[in-house]
Amino acid sequence: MPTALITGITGQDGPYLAEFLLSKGYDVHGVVRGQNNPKRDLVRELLPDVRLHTGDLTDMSSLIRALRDSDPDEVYNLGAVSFVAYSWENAHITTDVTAKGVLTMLEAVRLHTGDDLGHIRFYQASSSEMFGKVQETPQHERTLLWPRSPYGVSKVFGHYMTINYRESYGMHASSGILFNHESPRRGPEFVTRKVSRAVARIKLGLQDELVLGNLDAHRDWGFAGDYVEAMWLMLQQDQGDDYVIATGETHSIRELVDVAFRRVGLDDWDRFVRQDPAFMRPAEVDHLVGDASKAREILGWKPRVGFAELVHMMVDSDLAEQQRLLGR
Ligand code: NAP
Ligand code: F7E
Repeated sequence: MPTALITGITGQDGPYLAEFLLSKGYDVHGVVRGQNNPKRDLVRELLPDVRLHTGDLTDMSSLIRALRDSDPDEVYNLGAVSFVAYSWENAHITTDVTAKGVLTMLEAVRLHTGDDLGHIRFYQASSSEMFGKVQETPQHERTLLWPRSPYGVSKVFGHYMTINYRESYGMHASSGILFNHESPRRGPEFVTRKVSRAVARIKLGLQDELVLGNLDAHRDWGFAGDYVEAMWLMLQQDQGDDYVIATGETHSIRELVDVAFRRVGLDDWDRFVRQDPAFMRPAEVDHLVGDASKAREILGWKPRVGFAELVHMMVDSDLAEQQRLLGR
């Protein structure tokens, strides 16, 4: 039975990846940080078969202990400070975790495996935010990186460090350049979930308005459940490599809002939506759309869930959750 260790097990992607790996017969381990992390119990409840280890990406000895206690064949480094807007407010913490944390994890793997570095396959969660002020469209693996936030800059560091460990030590290390992927498990601070949750609450009369920032930015949004399969496929190849994972379609925030409100029959949604400069970013990433042809050709990966289906799934899930909270 292969063994996998996942950092970021308490986030959106971690549980989807864990469920996917469990379904493939893996022994799955996860790293949880903090002395009293409330998400530890949520993960225990959702994924009783996953073994949890205490660890933090800023604390190498905790990572070495997690590696020693799990002895994995595959390491998925999903842990990060991942909210772009927050990364300007806490640029140092973002850098410590999202940038230096990758180096700490790579180095922990190297120390753990010693001369047998090929023993562990490593996945790094890189991001389309690395393309930032895009230099070509669509973006692919060789597109020049131009990050626009402390988060984006940190991901560029992790991306190149992963490549460097592959080239310096022959490590089986892959960097997945994933475009935005969403789900009902998405954190409520991200725009898709903020919208789906607000639409459900407005429909039920629990909220009057939805306050947003830039409605004109475009994103290539896919479903997180589809994207974790691509992570696994990367580690099943003979060599580590870098892959863009995306749908190839792009939509504005305005279109997202439109599809979400229409799902609950509120077609005249203008009256509920207000823009506030507080949600504008110091530097915006205006237009992302990915070219995932390399992943399609080499990994045989393609997305299954389309944009409207994804938005409907999230709105339906939030409606059900809000109704449950209301006791209906
Ligand atoms: P997420 O929901 O924000 O989850 C982030 C995870 O990182 C959480 O489990 C969090 O733990 C953990 N973490 C934060 N600080 C840590 C630290 N110091 N040590 C160890 N773990 C720490 O992110 P996601 O959406 O699942 O994304 C997974 C990864 O893919 C992230 O690296 C993200 O940057 C990257 N990515 C995401 C997308 C996307 O669209 N979702 C696209 C491209 C790349 P707590 O729960 O304790 O905070
Ligand atoms: O913003 C605009 C905002 O925060 C998307 C992370 O997973 O994907 C995610 O980063 C867009 C931006 O995601 C609001 O200005 C407008 O243009 O949902 P988001 P993100 O910044 O694209 C990448 C690939 C990652 O790697 C990251 O970890 O929506 N927007 N109004 C808003 N965004 C938010 N959050 N809130 C608003 O009110």
